[in-house]
Amino acid sequence: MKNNRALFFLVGSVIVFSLGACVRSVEKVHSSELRKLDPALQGVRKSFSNRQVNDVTTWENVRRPELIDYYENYVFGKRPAFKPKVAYSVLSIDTISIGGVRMEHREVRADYKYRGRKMKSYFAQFLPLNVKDPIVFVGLNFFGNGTLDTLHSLTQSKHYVMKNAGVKTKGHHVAEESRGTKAYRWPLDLIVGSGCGLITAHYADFDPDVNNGFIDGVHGLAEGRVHIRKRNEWGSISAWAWGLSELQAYLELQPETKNSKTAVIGHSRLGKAALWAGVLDERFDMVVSNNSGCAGAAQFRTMRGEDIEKITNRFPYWFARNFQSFRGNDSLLLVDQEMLLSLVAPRALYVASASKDSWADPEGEYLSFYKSQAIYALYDSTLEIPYKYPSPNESIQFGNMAFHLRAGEHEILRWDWEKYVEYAKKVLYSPSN
Ligand code: GTR
Repeated sequence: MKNNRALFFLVGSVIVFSLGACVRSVEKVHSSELRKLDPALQGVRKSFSNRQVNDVTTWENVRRPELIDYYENYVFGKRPAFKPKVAYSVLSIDTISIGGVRMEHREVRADYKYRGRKMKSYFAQFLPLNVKDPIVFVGLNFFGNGTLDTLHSLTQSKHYVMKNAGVKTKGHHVAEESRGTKAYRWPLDLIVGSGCGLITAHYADFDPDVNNGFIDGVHGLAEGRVHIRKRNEWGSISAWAWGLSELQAYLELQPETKNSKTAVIGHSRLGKAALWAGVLDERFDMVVSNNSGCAGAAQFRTMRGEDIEKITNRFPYWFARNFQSFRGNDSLLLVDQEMLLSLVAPRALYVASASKDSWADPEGEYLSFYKSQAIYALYDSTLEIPYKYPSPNESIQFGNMAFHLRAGEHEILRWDWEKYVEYAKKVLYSPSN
């Protein structure tokens, strides 16, 4: 019996793997209607059926839904409609002090159940004291909550992480010495000291960042271990975006934050996830992309830095299988990333690049930002962003759109957070705050 089961899993895995490996040629990947379109002639203000988008109604009823559908089918993949049961347990709740700033810190375990399968995630939340409905930043972290601070109430992740000397990882896991090593990415004294809150979880709780056939994380929860993947089904970015919405859902259940405005934020691959979460989930009032690069804020068509071939060579599982058909043919996609950014409109959008981050193509990120004003302008006729690529350390703000170019490398630093917090308070602040 045991042997039969093993054989069944082996044969099943081979079939699933083989089906997963085949990639449809780029000529055939689009649906028959889309195949007739010339990719070079697409623009955010023209629908696939050649309708001009000159007003909010056409944008919201025609173009926006078809673009989301396109990104689901050809880029990030479609999520199944599933609703797991979730139970929250507060593991600790304390008043703590970080960098001289007192704050409420709690850790919560979310236990998910679906069709007999289980998954859990640890949420770390930091809120200012005596601030009504604080603005809350919602973001995933790369190395587990234990790396945000040396506090022992922060649970260390047991999941796979990238090897990283700075984090003092032991192989692919964090160790006791890893505690607090990523604190510089999460300046809690600044965030909470400015009257804002933060909720975060380890991204691997929702999907470990390994190419292991979608058996774990939220894919495993929703679909089980044996699932034949269609070409347009969800990859890891979509799973992480799902996790971001789960953090938002938790905020809505607490009296302290149920009326809070929220800003979804992410760096690099998690910046791609933050953008996709912000597009799908309109409960996020602001979306922050920090150095999100290829398949995030950067243009595909500039052909600088990372491209579809490079990203899918290393990370095919981040995307829908259909996306691999565009390897070496980035300009045959019917979208470019000003369209992804436009899908956030009219909510606040903050795109941040770093001057030496050539892999993420900062100029391509600015170009997407600049071009997405075509949709923001439908909501705000005064908007007029000039095409002037900012100088290092310059930040620009126009209505609900902001951009900065930090001088330096691919990172998220206190300097970036200073700008995010200041801008969030400017655009999301309401009399009830
Ligand atoms: C790189 C990847 C980028 C970016 C980055 C990161 O290796 O090529 O797309 O996501 O990782 O997440 O740090």
